[in-house]
Amino acid sequence: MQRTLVLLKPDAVQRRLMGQLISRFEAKSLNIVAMKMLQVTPELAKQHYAEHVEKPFYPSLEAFITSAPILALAIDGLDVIQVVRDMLGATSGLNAAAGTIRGDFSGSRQMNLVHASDGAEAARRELSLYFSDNEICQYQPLLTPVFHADDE
Ligand code: 3AN
Repeated sequence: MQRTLVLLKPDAVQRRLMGQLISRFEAKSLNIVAMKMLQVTPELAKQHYAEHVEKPFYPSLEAFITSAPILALAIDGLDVIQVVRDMLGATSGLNAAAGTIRGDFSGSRQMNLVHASDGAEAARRELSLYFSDNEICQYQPLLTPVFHADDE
């Protein structure tokens, strides 16, 4: 079982897509274990996008991610890091395959609606930026036996 960080970005909030996007993760049988709506500050943006801070597109990226609230989610599931990345699709909505979130809802590289951690180390780092340990809910998802076998 893995845990990943998902952000529904300002465009998802402004476009009233939060409910539809959360539904996709629930329908996939993943377990949402924390959610928080917040406004990203420039300081948090620089931490989150540390790998992009020096790039020419960073000022525009920071202006976008701080422009309105986001919804941060911690999500558990089998191979959830890769499963969620696949559900999001390619970075640009212009390239993302139909059936993915970006492929179905986004026609932009910047306004691409969602973020998800791209590996185990990124997931650990990013989860700690948005959630403290005591904000992660511990519960037994009752539908697990109908979602996957014990040995998966
Ligand atoms: P992903 O969210 O698919 O992991 P990243 O982390 O490579 O994508 O990029 C984060 C954000 O940075 C993208 N959503 C996009 O807005 C912006 N970005 C990435 N690469 C470029 C680029 N070459 N030009 C402009 N913006 C970019």
